Amino acid sequence: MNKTWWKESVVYQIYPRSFNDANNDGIGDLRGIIQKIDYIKSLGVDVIWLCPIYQSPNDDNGYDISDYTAIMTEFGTMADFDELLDIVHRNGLKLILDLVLNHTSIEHPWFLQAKKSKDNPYRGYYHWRKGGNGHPPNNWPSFFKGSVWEFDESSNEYYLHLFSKKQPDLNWENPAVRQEIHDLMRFWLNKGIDGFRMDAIPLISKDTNFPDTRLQSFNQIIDQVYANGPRVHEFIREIHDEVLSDYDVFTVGEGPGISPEVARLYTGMHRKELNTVFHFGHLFLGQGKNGKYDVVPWTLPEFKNIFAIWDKACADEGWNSIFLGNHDFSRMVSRFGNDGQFREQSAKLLAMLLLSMRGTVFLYQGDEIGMTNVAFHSIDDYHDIETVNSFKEAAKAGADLDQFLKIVHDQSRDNARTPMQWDRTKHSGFSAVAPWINCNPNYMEVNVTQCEANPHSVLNFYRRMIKFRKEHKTLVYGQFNLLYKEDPDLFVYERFDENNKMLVVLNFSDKKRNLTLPHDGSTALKCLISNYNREIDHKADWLNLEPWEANIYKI
Ligand code: ISL
Ligand code: CA
Repeated sequence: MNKTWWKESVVYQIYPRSFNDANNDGIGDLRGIIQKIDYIKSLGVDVIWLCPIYQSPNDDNGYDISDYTAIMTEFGTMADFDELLDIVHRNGLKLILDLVLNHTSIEHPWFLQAKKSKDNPYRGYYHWRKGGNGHPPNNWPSFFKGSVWEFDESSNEYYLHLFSKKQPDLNWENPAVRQEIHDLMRFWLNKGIDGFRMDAIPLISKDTNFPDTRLQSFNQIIDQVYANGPRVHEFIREIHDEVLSDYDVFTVGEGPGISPEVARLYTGMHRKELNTVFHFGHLFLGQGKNGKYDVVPWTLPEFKNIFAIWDKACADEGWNSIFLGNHDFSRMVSRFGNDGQFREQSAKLLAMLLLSMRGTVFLYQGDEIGMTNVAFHSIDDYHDIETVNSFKEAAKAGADLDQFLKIVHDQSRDNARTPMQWDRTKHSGFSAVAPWINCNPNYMEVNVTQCEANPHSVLNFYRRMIKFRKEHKTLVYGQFNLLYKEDPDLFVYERFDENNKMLVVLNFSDKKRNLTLPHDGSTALKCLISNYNREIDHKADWLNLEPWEANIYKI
């Protein structure tokens, strides 16, 4: 197994709009991040990933880019960016940017040109097709509801958009598009950034015959129609050869539809594509066939099995990434823990899971203090385009909207986009004025200042656990072995290499549980780290566990 810095890194994901507002206009910004650099460094993380900071009309909060080489006006200036990069490097940290290459904004000059006429040189930067008799060219559904085709009256043709109609898909078949992409990547790499998170990357290559699909389930359509198109590996390999091979940088591919088998193709060392990809198996758990707003029950054994399958997939080929939440999903403690009575214990348990698996670790802002989902009373308080469009569609279909709002409370991407909770002052210390999205009212109890004052806080546990991972490379590179696969409450596994063996025991339940150990009780188990501050070594062949107790033992 090759050892490299990015395998050992813990990445801290920042959603700049909601992190810290330095100029008090209600929107987080780059200078806000600069102000918090000491805080970020204090976590012990290695890399900062910024969600998109480029010029954008913000139909999808920066994931609709109108200028790839300019900074979003609300976030600051290029001088602010240069200063941020410099400060990050001076603090021994690295910075990666989020690159959205599947689509642009409709306000990007390429699209403005393309729309002008059928023979405009930029027309072929996007996918245009004729419809039939008032029907779009095919029956594909968009991620954000409705058809993937939007009609353009002046040319009597439709353009493709897998996401919102303000996010037209780029035509990667066109070599000029790929050349532009290589150039803009070089622009940022030459500034000295340390890599990219590449948005929706499995979707960039399409079957350009655009056949109708007979599949009914949206998640199946992603897996079988949208993701991993015919030329996707060729395009990514080309990025590697033309651009990335000249720099020592890290790449992580994002996007749904990547199976464990396909992950090996994207991340295999000899394939020269990406360093790692995110897998969504555990985050799509609980989604029915129609996606996020179609909620179905799930069990801990299914959850554990996903981790086991993915660890195995990348054990000898490629490299995993480990994350439990991001800006597109609910808060990890609300989703996988208990955000009520056991919020702190379960947030720490999840920290232990996150930081004791094999792969590059990604930690999302606010999770380190145990921030939770929010439940706004009115749909008008939600801003996310996916939430708003899903609500509109439910209204059109005559659904029970009170019931739907409850699903929004659990599923909305805005759960993870409420302002970072710094302290107890008005607007949670995020801004002096009302923020672009309301704060979670629980900021009075859940905030950084509170955590700093308590040595046993969630935040301080994260710091300890990150340090612990750094000191025990077995957790980064060692093998993974899942035990008690069918136990409905306990997630238990071993991590080991030639020199060390550790046992991780996580009680994912509100109940006390006991566990008969697979090991000989005559040798003492040394507890190395615990969310219940267990200090004693354990000499028996059983363990008694408190609700949401999480321990790592040396064996
Ligand atoms: O969040 C999802 C569904 O609810 C995912 O399927 C998500 O849409 C998908 O992983 C792609 O996400 C990325 O690209 C989107 C953007 O809206 C997301 O914020 C981004 O993470 C389009 O650029
Ligand atoms: Ca601001």
